[in-house]
Amino acid sequence: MSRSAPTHCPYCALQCAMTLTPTDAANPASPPVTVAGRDFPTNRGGLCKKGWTSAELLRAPSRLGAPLLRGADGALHEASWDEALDHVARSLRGIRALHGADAVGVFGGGGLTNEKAYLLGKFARLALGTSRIDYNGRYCMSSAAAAGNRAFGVDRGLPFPLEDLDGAATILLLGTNVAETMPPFIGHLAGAQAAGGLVVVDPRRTATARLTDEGQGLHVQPVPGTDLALLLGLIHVVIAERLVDAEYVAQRTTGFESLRRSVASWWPERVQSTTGVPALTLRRLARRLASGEGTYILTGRGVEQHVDGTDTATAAINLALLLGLPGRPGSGYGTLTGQGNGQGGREHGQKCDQLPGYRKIVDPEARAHVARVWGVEPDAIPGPGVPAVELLQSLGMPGGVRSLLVHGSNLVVSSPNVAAVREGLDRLDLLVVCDFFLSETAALADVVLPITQWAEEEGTMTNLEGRVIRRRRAIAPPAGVRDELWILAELARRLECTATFDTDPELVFEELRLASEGGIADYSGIDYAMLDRGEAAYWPYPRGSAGTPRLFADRFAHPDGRAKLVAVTVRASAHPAPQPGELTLVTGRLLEHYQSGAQTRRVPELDAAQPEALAALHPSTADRLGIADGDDVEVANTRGTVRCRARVTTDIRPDAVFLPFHYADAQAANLLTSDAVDPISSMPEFKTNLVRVTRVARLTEAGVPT
Ligand SMILES: Nc1nc2c(c(=O)[nH]1)N[C@H]1C(S)=C(S)[C@@H](COP(=O)(O)OP(=O)(O)OC[C@H]3O[C@@H](n4cnc5c(=O)[nH]c(N)nc54)[C@H](O)[C@@H]3O)O[C@H]1N2
Ligand SMILES: Nc1nc2c(c(=O)[nH]1)N[C@H]1C(S)=C(S)[C@@H](COP(=O)(O)OP(=O)(O)OC[C@H]3O[C@@H](n4cnc5c(=O)[nH]c(N)nc54)[C@H](O)[C@@H]3O)O[C@H]1N2
Ligand code: SF4
Ligand SMILES: [Mo]
Repeated sequence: MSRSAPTHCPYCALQCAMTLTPTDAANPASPPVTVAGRDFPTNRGGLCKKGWTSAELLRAPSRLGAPLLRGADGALHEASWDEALDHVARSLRGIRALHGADAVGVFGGGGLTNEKAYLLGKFARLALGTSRIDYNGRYCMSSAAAAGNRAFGVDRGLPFPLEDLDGAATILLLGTNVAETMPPFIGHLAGAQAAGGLVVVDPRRTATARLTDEGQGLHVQPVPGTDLALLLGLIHVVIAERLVDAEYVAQRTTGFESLRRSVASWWPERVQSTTGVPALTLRRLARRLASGEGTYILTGRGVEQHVDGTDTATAAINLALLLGLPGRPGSGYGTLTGQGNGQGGREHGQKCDQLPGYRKIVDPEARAHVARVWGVEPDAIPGPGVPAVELLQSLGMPGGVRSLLVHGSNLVVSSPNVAAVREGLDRLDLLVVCDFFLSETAALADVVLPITQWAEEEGTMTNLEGRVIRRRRAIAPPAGVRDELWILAELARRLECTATFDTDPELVFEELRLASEGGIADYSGIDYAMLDRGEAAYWPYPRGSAGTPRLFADRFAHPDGRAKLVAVTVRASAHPAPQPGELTLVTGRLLEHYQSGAQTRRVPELDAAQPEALAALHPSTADRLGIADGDDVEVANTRGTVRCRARVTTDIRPDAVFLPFHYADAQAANLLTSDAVDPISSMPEFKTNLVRVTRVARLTEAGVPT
């Protein structure tokens, strides 16, 4: 194979288009393909550093080349595929016989192709017979998804193509740092930026917030965790100043009266005392948002990853609906999906309450439809399981999960309260991890199964716009690794499951089309041939239709066609204020690293740029705590302690400290995060946790304090 392959980046949901061209394999140390940006409406040829360097992982020295089995000596040893798969199947059968099918759990990922995610959900329900499947999208999109479903009756991150943003006059970015998390995205902000209408709400002065310096943009820097109050205040002003699009609200929504009553007490001065955002700023912002055509409101993890994340996202939607934005040409509301297939990953059945096509697993009609496609009786499909955090809390507990299969998550770094997760993994009878590297989670496994990487496989992904795109194979995989579809099929066979498990991604997609047909996320009109021709395919795409680039033009997805305004309110207990001596820990991302860092910490250039976690502190806070830039510090609470160096910067509020979550071991931010969850979405509280920061003596190499 020497032809170039048009494909997309292995990392985030922007899924930048790239061309991979195989190089001569003469030098085994150099990447087997070159990467070039490819023109596409989302990235317009641009890539970020992670995309440019992505090929370095294809032949990285630390890549796994054979299955690993934990031996009697406690160490991992190379094994043959038959040995490894036989061992897994035998152990699973034993656990199932002793403890029942729900003692086997599956943890999936939003980076899996649609085909893998679909087959994983089918494998769990039919080959394992378990209800215990959930995935890392629970940590990512669940609050936004719950809010979208509640308000619109459907959850598609962006209900419009990204290019629509180009014509915007005003864009409100709530808790998202796209300049670092999706760099080519900022090209689509240029219009609003030039029109003086870029507004960024973030407790940190991020690279995205700095984009507001040009023109007359606005950076709003609220107390972390107070976005709900801020949004209630904006809604209050919109109603009080008669900025509501009354005709739209009357014709296209329900629930206005109770919403109006619910925000009556959130006058701007009260909101100012809660959020720290001046009442004048709030009024100015409300007027700007209502000033005419071309307004978009977008949310990211900063407002969603909270115990009240669903309500906060709901308030953002309420604001958008009052202004008449969703479905109106040139305006809109959306949330920025995160992982490569964060959108498709939540549509085809790896969520504990779902079947393919975004169907509900408790809905008898949905069960009957999927059972027909799978060739089983509806009763053969287990009921709903439990969401990710609850699943992990049950590891090794009485009545809980005793064996876990992990596909696409480094959960011992990225889950909340990771010390407790690690204890849970230690209690398991069997941990099986499919990965291309010995991630921190894989290193704890009893069996590690090495798999193909993006440039070595075919499939589809669904980007942040709900557009289905093709992942294409540019090179052959190393001899010892296998495709995950093959692994699932081989395990299903060994578990004597009679349902079909195809290993050709196109055949799996053909089955997914049928399974999704008639569902909310209907893919039945999409096929590989049209995607290969470059046709734009946005779901819902029923057979015989032309797909749906823009949702909500005429109706919302609830039976009455209207959107629901849902009154939400602030729970005082959601974000307790820091006590004297405490700071609010804010977590998030750096440009150079992806997620748990399992991949990007292995890319020399990225690692060199950001080799360690740095705790960002405001100069006034650092001064008070006697901490100088570069000092060693401990960031601690009752759950754990992170040890790292301090970075003193005015980019953060004095009441907060920031840590990226890309690092492991003693630098894992999730040692400090709480596994309390949002009651509606089961999203954990990643973004605001209380901590204390102290300077500690640096140890010399001999372990002596300096
Ligand atoms: N470089 C890089 N890019 C990525 C990823 C990555 O790991 N690295 N991951 C991908 C994935 S899966 C995702 S989900 C997306 C996430 O993309 P983003 O949502 O942009 O990422 P975060 O950095 O998690 O959070 C965004 C901002 O929220 C702010 N924030 C924290 N607490 C609050 C709060 O209480 N209120 C408000 N208003 N803001 C707050 C943080 O300061 C941060 O700047 O990025 C995707 N792209
Ligand atoms: N404190 C804090 N914690 C967070 C967040 C935060 O903002 N703050 N953000 C959360 C969010 S939004 C997310 S999305 C999660 C993500 O966190 P994780 O779920 O840990 O995501 P990754 O680090 O991408 O881990 C993916 C793993 O699967 C492997 N992998 C990649 N592709 C495949 C594949 O196709 N198949 C298989 N089997 N393996 C594959 C990679 O090598 C890697 O080891 O972290 C969450 N955790
Ligand atoms: S922005 Fe996302 S999709 Fe684009 S190159 Fe960077 S990581 Fe890849
Ligand atoms: Mo995410």
